[in-house]
Amino acid sequence: MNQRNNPNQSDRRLLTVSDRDIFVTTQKALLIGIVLKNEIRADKEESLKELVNLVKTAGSSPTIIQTKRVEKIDPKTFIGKGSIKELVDISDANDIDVVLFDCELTPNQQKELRALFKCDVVDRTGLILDIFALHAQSKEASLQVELALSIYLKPRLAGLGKTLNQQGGGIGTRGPGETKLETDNRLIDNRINKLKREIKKVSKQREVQSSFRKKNNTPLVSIVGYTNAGKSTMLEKITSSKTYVANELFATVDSLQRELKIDGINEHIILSDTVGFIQNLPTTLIESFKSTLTVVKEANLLIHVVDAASAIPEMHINTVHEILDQIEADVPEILVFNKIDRIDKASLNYLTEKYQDAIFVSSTKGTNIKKLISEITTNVFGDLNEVSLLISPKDLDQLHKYSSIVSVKNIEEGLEVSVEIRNYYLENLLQKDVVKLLS
Ligand SMILES: Nc1nc2c(ncn2[C@@H]2O[C@H](COP(=O)(O)OP(=O)(O)OP(=O)(O)O)[C@@H](O)[C@H]2O)c(=O)[nH]1
Ligand SMILES: [Mg+2]
Repeated sequence: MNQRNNPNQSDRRLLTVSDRDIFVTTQKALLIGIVLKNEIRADKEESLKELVNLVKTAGSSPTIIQTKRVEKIDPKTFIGKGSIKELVDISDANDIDVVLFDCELTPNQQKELRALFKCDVVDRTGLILDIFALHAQSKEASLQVELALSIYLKPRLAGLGKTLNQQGGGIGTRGPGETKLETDNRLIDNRINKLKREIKKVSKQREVQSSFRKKNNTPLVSIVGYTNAGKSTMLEKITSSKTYVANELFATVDSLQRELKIDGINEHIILSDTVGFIQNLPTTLIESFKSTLTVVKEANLLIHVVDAASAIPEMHINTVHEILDQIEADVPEILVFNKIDRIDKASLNYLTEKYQDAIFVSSTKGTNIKKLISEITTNVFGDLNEVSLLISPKDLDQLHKYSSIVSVKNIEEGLEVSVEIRNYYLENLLQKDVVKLLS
């Protein structure tokens, strides 16, 4: 059972990794923010706030928050012995179930820290993987999350074995849905290979859809952006449909597609929602989600949604661009600031001044959504051209579907047709050699 369907989700959650599935009350978490040498404490505040939200989304309660300055990373315990002792005392005194580090720990550091704290120790990567496991709904997303978790857990199993089998195993140790994660080191490689094969099989379906879309010249527009920016809400508003929206990080981990009918144009656009991005998104996740992210790479246009009310929109924009680079998505984008109902005039002026080509909308209130749709249409379909084309008589029906035919004349090589046609369709038909440009 997924946590979303659990009626008592406020204070109980299902552990899927222990021998028996059991309900446990919310874990008490100790959060440790890290400020490295050359880093400024204030800059790390946002990262820590994000960690608090991640912990809440994972179903734990951030009981105590501590920030530690780390001058030199200790290879054994990440932070120095003195600080660790202080934190262990805090953990003991407050009956902490899980300690969360806002950084990436090596498998050995995690093992060492688990022994010192005598409870679960999870890093940022483990936490993000855990939320993906909670939210994966489709078969494809579940397989991809399990693959990422298995790759992450493999070198950590030596230090985890016991915890995984204890009743108290939690964040970072559960698989998607009802899945039991493979915890036997000898079997995990087999499982990883099997998962890869299964993902390949499932993604065949996506390839079929994709080739069908291309055959029909249907444009694909993908909505990308930082987690919680309002991507699903925007998709819902643009297409007047229902999707899963929540004030949670990574509410969407599946990619969902909807049709957008445009007035005055015969054909529709496919709009695709995607998984949200975050700072330091684990590379195993990006790797594992490659097939889901093909909707981003194959898109004709990206709608890059930014939360206008965020304290650090620039960082969010940069993070999204970095991840797009990482997956080698080279697609034009429209920058869209969402949630403008949540900011004051001065902040809106600042953003409009700084991002002059962006569109400013409120998906919940519907402000400027029409403008956004018209911008998408112009960007995708381009201008209306009046051109003269050469075409074989058998393809006339196809041309008719994508243009308004003004006149047809028989000539030696075939038909000479004058049409009014959008750039997008003209380019597609030229590329497929269905038509030749005469003038
Ligand atoms: N005030 C306000 N809230 C919004 C707006 N758009 C979305 N939200 C809220 O922001 C939260 C996140 O919205 P989602 O649509 O789930 O965001 P998302 O980008 O799909 O998030 P993930 O799938 O988790 O990456 C929800 O609580 C929405 O109701 C808006 O224009 N104004
Ligand atoms: Mg979403």
